[in-house]
Amino acid sequence: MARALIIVDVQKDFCPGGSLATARGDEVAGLIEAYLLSHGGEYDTVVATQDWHIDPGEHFSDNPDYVDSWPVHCKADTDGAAIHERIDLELIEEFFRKGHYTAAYSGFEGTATSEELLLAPWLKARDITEVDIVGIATDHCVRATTLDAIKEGFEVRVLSDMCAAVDVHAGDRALEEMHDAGALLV
Ligand code: VGL
Repeated sequence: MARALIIVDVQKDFCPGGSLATARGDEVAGLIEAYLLSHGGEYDTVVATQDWHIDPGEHFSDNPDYVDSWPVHCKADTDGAAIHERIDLELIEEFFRKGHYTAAYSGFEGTATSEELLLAPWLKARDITEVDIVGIATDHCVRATTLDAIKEGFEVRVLSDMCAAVDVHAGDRALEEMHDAGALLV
């Protein structure tokens, strides 16, 4: 039995000052860094996902509806796509990037940066059976990543204080949905 921590999309564009900021983005980045320093050693691996858009079609809009279309964010190789500076990249074993040419809310659509492997087979190759999930945004990518993790057969815990929502009410509803799907909310 082995456990992974999955840090979802804690990228500058999703934090205050970014193009699609969540109110608690900076706070969550700080909480995650503190957690990595105090508890990171308890995980068999720590991975991070990144929204990494090149040309994601209608996912970007000048007139976004904030449901299916969004302001330009996390363009590949831009500062906005970088992981928040509070988080020490040395503490993360692998990065999984997603959404090059489409919308991709789930971290399980992400491919490792150092080999052509999706997140689920990468974790399973390391005998990971349990995953803890933190990150941004509770109502979008954390939700989709959590639901996929359950479908992939992992035991899933969501560390909800270390998650930031675009919309607080939608975030609360998403947490309920994740719980109903089988995630343990911690
Ligand atoms: C996200 C909205 C649009 C997220 C990504 O990371 O939760 N939200 N693209």
